[in-house]
Amino acid sequence: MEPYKDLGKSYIDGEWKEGNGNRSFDVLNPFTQKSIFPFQSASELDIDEAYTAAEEAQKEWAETPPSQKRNIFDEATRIMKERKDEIIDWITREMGGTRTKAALEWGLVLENIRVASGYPFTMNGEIYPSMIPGKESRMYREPKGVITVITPWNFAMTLSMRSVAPALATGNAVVLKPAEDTPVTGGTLIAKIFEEAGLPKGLLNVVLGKGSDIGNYLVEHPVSDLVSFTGSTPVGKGIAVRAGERMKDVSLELGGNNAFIVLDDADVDKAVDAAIFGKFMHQGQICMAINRILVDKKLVDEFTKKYVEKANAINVGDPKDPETELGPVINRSQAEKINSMIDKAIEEGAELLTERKTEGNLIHPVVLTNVTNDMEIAQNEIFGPVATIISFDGDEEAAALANDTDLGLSGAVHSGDTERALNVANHIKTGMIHINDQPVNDDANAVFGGEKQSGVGRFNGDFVKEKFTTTKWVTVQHKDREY
Ligand code: TXE
Repeated sequence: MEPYKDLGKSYIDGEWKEGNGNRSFDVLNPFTQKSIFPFQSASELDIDEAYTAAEEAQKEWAETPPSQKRNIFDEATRIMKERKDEIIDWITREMGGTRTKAALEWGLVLENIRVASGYPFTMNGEIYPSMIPGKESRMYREPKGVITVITPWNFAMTLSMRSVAPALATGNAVVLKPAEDTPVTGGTLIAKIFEEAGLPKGLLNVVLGKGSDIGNYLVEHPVSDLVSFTGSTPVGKGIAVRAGERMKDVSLELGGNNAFIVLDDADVDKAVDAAIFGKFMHQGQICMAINRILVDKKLVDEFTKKYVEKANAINVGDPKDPETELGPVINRSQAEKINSMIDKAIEEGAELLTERKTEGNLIHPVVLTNVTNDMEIAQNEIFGPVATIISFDGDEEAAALANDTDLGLSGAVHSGDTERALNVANHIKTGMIHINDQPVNDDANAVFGGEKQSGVGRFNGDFVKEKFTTTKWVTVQHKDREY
């Protein structure tokens, strides 16, 4: 089995082509900061070609029997397994993910394909009882048509696949633009897998380029009726406005400011372990990662001491090394942004409990205490390996602090009493929350998405099927009607 080639090209109408745009980019390995390959951005004409191909291919695809669609998904899962090592290598090389993260991501991608493979069989319509005698009243469920998918660099392959697989499975065609940092894992690797699995040409197109160059053109393109976006809140808001002006539907999964709450009856050791994973997994670059650790004042000293010990023991280094637990952040500008957030927090009165060390894009684990919820670091998504500990007094204050943010994506509550934890969880406005676990959870079968400025719409399970399809009410008047 040959490793895939041409991964730095756009994939349009079943052809691998160098983009015709006038900008080129270097994809850098986040750890070595060396170029993996350069790529040329797609031009507006390339993008038009992708949408035309998608529109054309979708017509036949919508008529393709479910089992034929299913066969392609089954083949894609087989290829995912066969190429597991190659995929894991790419996740490490391009995203700086540790081997653990890469294996986790591979598993999530596989589940996305498996769950979506069932959708073709459940594109059911309905028949309604009619108020008018002699009328048959039906509801057809139909694909949306062509779906535009724009994705970020952090869990690039999962976040692309969780839109691409259900979009195709529900009879749509796709134009996908991965993040410029991760064109392979977020885009061309997925196209290669589906190409090898026998997906007809034109159904999945990947256009490479920078969001600020070609993003508006994609979002405004008249062929597509839905933009499925995962990324930052400011970009998501801009997409919502542009789409709204054109009456396009959107699915937006944006930033999080997730609280990890430890109530005074929690098992501290278990909470510490969960908070280490939920904060430092993939260097904290996960929308669901812990942004604030809220600990009841009765436990805060014990929790902090144990947490700092564990944070200091994290193995930092080359993500290729299987022993590494924390690798580099994605690029230099993210490293600078994270470091300036730490500086500002210290300036505002936070206390640094770990040694501060940055080597290239490797930021060693940082734990800050004496953080208050009004500090910049508590109000913004950190997206880096920086834990902030805030203490509270009682369950009511915990929920109030958790809610004191514009975002509402995920969260977690630890307590020895499940009902008590549920009561706190029920007072928090968030799309997802987990009891006695940490906030980083994804399940292709469960509902995923955020409240407040964390997004619009839901991913996964039946929810994505609903979002990626539309309905048509069709009636047949069998008997003459009296008007
Ligand atoms: O995201 P962007 P960035 C947060 C996180 C991070 C910050 C910046 O806090 O530090 O965002 O990351 C494309 N029209 N999250 O700058 O810019 C872009 O090319 C259309 C949280 O990388 O939102 C990429 O494909 N598309 C988040 C995608 O949008 C545009 C994950 C995301 O990039 C565009 C990532 C435009 N005008 C970052 N501008 C999460 N919740 O998981 C950019 N893009």
